[in-house]
Amino acid sequence: MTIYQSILKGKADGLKKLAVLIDPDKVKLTSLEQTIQRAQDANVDLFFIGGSMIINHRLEEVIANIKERCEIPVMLFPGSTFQITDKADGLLFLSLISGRNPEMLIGKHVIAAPYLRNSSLEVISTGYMLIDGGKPTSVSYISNTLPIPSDKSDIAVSTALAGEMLGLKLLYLDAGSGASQSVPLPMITAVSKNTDLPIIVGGGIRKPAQANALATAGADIIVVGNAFESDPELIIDMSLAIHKLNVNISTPHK
Ligand code: 1GP
Repeated sequence: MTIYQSILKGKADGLKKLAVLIDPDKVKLTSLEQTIQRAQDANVDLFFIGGSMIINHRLEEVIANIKERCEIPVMLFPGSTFQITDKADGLLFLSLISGRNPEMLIGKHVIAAPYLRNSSLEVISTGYMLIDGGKPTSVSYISNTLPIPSDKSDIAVSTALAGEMLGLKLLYLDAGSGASQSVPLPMITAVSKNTDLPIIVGGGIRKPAQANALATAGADIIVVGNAFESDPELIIDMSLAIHKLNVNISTPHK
């Protein structure tokens, strides 16, 4: 089964997933080992690897570390075309559909497409929507785009619909790394009621109860980065809070 097929199956079965985001630029190798161990213990569903900056060139080293230690699929979540390697299993081919920067909508994709076609990566086209999380974020600054205002669920729904009609396969609603507020629950509910695509939600998620509420509102995959960088042990409680939503469903959560 491909990664996308397992995401679609998860959505069809009502199973919620947790993705651990690792920024290869920020992570320390000692805490990476602990993070991988906890992710395994907690039955984490996916690793996302990426970030806005490339100061250290450690992408492949981080992926090799994960691959040596576990079988959790590794998806690239690239901040730029420099963050592509076929050492990962797949790639979120992100089009920044909340913005109006043509480079982020299609330009970078044209540069990357021939490489991706010849790589072993599973490429999943993803409508990436930046949502105002209460403070300026690296993504907004680097991409030179404005986020969707957090109280404008109608704009989020219309953007998601357009992405779906254009044939994108996933939606990623992101309040941005370290956001003060995560994506609002009413916005997630509105988007999930109006589209059939699996929905990834991330940005500013620090508490297990918050992750549980976001998944209950309609998020299919919850992404957490910063909170695990400072406390890898939190992976256990975060995973429980999300996966406990799957216990009344007959299929096991993976
Ligand atoms: C950012 O959605 C991710 O793109 C994760 O954000 O680091 O705030 O968890 P955090």
